[in-house]
Amino acid sequence: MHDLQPDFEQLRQACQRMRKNILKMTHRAKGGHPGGCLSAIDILGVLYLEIMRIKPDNPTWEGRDYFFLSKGHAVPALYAVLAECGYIQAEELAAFREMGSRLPAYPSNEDTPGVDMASGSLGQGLSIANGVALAAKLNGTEQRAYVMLGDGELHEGQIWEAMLSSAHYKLDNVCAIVDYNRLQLDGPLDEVKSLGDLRAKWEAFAWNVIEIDGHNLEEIYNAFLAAAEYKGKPTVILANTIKGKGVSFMEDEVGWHAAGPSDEELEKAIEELS
Ligand SMILES: Cc1ncc(C[n+]2csc(CCOP(=O)(O)OP(=O)(O)O)c2C)c(N)n1
Ligand SMILES: [Mg+2]
Repeated sequence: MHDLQPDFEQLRQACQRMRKNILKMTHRAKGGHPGGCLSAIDILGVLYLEIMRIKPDNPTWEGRDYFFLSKGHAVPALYAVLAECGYIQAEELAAFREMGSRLPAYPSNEDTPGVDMASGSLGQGLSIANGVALAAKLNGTEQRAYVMLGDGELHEGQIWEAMLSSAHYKLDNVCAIVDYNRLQLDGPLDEVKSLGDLRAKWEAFAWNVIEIDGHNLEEIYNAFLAAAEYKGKPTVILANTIKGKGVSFMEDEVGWHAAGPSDEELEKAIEELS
C-alpha cells in the first residue's frame, strides 16, 4: 500500500485511458466483453495503481499481493491495467485474442505476466483467493488476496461454499469485490435469478461488508484501506456499478455483454471518453 494520498485526477485520466484501450481491443478482435470491463475498470485501476504491493518488473515476486479476476470474461480490463502498470507494453494490447499471443481471450497464468489464475469458467476465484490467503497466514506474511466477482457470477454455488471457508478460517487478508452492475449475460439479475438482499446474505456468512459507488475513485480507495484495517473477518466490497460505464450507448445495455464495437461505434466511444 502506498503512503501518499493518491492524485485522483491522475487516476481518473488513467481509467479513461484504460477504457479507450478496452474498446480498441474489443473492436480490433471483433469480440470480447466490453460491458463488464467498463463496469470493473475503476476498481481495477485503484487496486493496481494505488493499493496492491506488486512489482510489475518482477511479476512472480514472492511477497506480492494477489489479484484474481474470477469474472474472467472481463480480461481486456485486466490487460489494460497490466499495461498501465508496465507488466506489458501498451502496443501489445493489439494482440488481444490473436492466435499464439500472450493475451488470450480468457486469463491465463501460463501466458501473461502478472496473471495469477486462469479463469473464464465462473465461480472459482474466491476458492483460490482463500488458498493463497491461508498460505500467507501460515507463512506469517502480510500478503493480501483480492478477488473480483461478477454479480451474475454469484449464481455459482462454489462461491457460497468458499464464503463459508473464508469466514471459518478468519481470512481477514481476503478482500472480495462484487461488481454489482445488476446485469447477467442476457438480462437483469432480478429477472434471471434475484440475489435478494445481498448485504444481508454476506453478513449472514460472517463477512465484513462495505458498500460503495464503484465508479467513485475516492470511495473505492477508502474501501480498500478500510478492508485492510478490518481484523478477524474477510471483507467484501459491494461495488454498485454500471455495465458499460463511460460510453453513453453501452451503459446499462445488456447487448454489450459480449460484442465488439464497430468502426463507427469505436469512434463515437473514443470521442466521448476524450
Ligand atoms: C461456469 C460458467 N457458466 C456460464 C458461463 C457463461 N457466462 C459468461 S459471462 C456470464 C454472465 C456473468 O454475469 P456477471 O457475473 O454479472 O458478469 P458482468 O455483468 O460483470 O459482465 C455467463 C453466464 C461461464 N463463463 N462460466
Ligand atoms: Mg453483472
